[in-house]
Amino acid sequence: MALLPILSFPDPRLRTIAKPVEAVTDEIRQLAADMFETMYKAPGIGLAASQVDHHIQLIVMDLSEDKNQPMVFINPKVTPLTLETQPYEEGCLSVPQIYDKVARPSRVKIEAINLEGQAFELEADELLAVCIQHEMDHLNGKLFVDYLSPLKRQRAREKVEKFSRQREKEAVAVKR
Ligand code: K1U
Ligand code: ZN
Repeated sequence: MALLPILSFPDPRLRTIAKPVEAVTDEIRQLAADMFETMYKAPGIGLAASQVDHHIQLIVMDLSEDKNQPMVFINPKVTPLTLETQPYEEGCLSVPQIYDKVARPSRVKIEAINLEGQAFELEADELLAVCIQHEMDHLNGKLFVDYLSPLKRQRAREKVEKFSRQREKEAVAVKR
């Protein structure tokens, strides 16, 4: 297993549109395992392959407190089941330290493939609905800060750039 570097806003690679996975191979299973390790360490509750610079339609997620309910979505399709939207305070591992409310449809249908290559379908609400829509946006090159005002997005960019510079400095200091 391996920890993967997470791309940070405003890295242009985060804007890449992910391609469908053609076959669920051992390479895909290894990438999913590495993504879980990266997500748990961060810590986070979801991670899209786009965030670790792999531009394929693969999402991992675990919403449980004990980190023991891993979910994998390959080639996911998400369809809103209601016009009603619900605001939720979102965070993003690619936009560290920024949290803000985004309104999204409160119930969705998810169709996807699992790591055994089998198709499955489920209906989601609450945090699962929020998180899958957030991760789908990553696969489509969109970030939650895109829903915010230009001023908030600019402030977020400055804060993330400052945080990334600080993290870089600390990494150099540790290497010495
Ligand atoms: O996609 C990502 O960057 C992961 C993101 C998922 C997400 C969280 C909240 C709303 C929508 C999508 C995160 O995991 S941010 C970190 C986070 O929410 C969290 C971290 C530790 C414990 C509990 C939550
Ligand atoms: Zn995110």
